[in-house]
Amino acid sequence: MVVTHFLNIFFMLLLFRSGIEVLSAFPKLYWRDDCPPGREWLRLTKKTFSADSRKPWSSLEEEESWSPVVALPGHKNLGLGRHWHFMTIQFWIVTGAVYISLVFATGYWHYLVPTHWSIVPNSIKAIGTYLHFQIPAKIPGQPFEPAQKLAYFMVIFLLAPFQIATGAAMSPSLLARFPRSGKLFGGKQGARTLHFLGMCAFGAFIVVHVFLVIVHGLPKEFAAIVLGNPNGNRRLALGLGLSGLFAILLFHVIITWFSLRYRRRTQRLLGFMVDPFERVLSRVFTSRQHFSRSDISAYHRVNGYPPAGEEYERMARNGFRDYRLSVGGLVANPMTLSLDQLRALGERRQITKHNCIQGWTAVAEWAGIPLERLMAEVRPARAARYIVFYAMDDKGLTEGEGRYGYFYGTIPLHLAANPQCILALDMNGAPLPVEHGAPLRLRVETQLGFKMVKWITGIELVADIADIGLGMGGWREDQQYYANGAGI
Ligand SMILES: Nc1nc2c(c(=O)[nH]1)N[C@H]1C(S)=C(S)[C@@H](COP(=O)(O)O)O[C@H]1N2
Ligand SMILES: [Mo]
Repeated sequence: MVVTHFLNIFFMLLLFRSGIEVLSAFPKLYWRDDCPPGREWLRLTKKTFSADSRKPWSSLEEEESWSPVVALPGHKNLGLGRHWHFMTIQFWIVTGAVYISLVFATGYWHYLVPTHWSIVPNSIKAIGTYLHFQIPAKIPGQPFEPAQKLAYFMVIFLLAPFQIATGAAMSPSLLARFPRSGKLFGGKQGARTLHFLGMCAFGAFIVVHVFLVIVHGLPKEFAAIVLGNPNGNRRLALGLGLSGLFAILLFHVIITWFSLRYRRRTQRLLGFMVDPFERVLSRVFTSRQHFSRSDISAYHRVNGYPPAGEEYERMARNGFRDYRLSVGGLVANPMTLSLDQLRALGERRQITKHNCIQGWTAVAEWAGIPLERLMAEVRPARAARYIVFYAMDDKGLTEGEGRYGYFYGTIPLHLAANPQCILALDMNGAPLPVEHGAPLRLRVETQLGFKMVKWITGIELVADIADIGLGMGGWREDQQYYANGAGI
């Protein structure tokens, strides 16, 4: 239990810092999933944007660069922050499971799990005693006083599972598969808000906990914490304890530096732990979203500026009459299709919720061709494993920040069979507006928004993603170190 307590400090600090990094990508909290700009209940940024801002903006501009002192790794590295968060959560849950098994196997649970309601009034009395600057008496025969026992119980058996549940309730794959249960915490934004408040509760607990350990008498408590024995050698305990804390601090400094200095390597290394987990989610769950018209968001954020350049503008002015989609690569029947030919392939309509990796959501109605239908026309070869979608926006021209190249994205071929995987031509009953991807964009409803390439110009079937772009599976994966699997 001494070891699990130490590991818990170690992992919790990783979760806090990486969680703060994730928050910095969209430092606003909402209760409702339409999250209109300006209607957040908490805003941790000075920048304001509104639905009727005169200058068009893209949600990436809502990102904040927070210091590596609080965020892991800091400086607008959402992709890597998520990698750290999702890697750590797996170890944290295992540590928690080991701890709880030990607690029950050793009978220690008697000290942690209240068995009588009298714990509540007794805890209130104990808190009153603290407020009189005195230390309340322990429960007879037990190591803790009542308020302490109740607090530990709530943190271990209520707050920790609550954080896991609200965390899971933000996964687009889970939300797409179980849209109804997704409402349990008030949708994605409710879960995001509650997850944040849970973090604050953890933070408050830790502050009070550490303070009281000091008040109770540091050397004795240190012996109990480090050696598992309040009467153990105090010097040894203090030495070991402080070196442990120092080791944690040092580790954080090193990984923060490493993550900022070697971003690609961090993405790959942590990817070993995180990618399989994300891929399984995407494989197992199919989208079953059927929202109603009244759920459609009045304002749908935009991420990514439309293609800059005369060619695109000319096509748009023409109502995309000259647009052609080419589909090729590892297929038996390569094709070039006009919009009319595309429309003739059939239509599917769906009202679904968009989940941007940054954290915002919006509901819209999308209509277009089932991707499955197009695949049936071109007939992928046996060797084909991924579908690549090439876009018309050159990000070097529109976004800057040192990033460059045309946007593109890939999905594993099996996702095309997903019933709500479509090439959308219409949004909310009208042809796609320019900012949302005219004339053609992808919708894969179990995935995060960055997978849904807008302004598609070509589709290619390939055996491997390693030779496309910088090889990480998409423009945002290449340039922003996002994970290629996008189920969480
Ligand atoms: N071509 C292209 N497609 C793109 C992007 C982009 O920048 N360029 N951004 C992606 C991201 S991160 C998101 S969240 C969605 C946003 O879709 P929307 O602008 O229609 O809301 O588009 C995705 N598709
Ligand atoms: Mo996004």
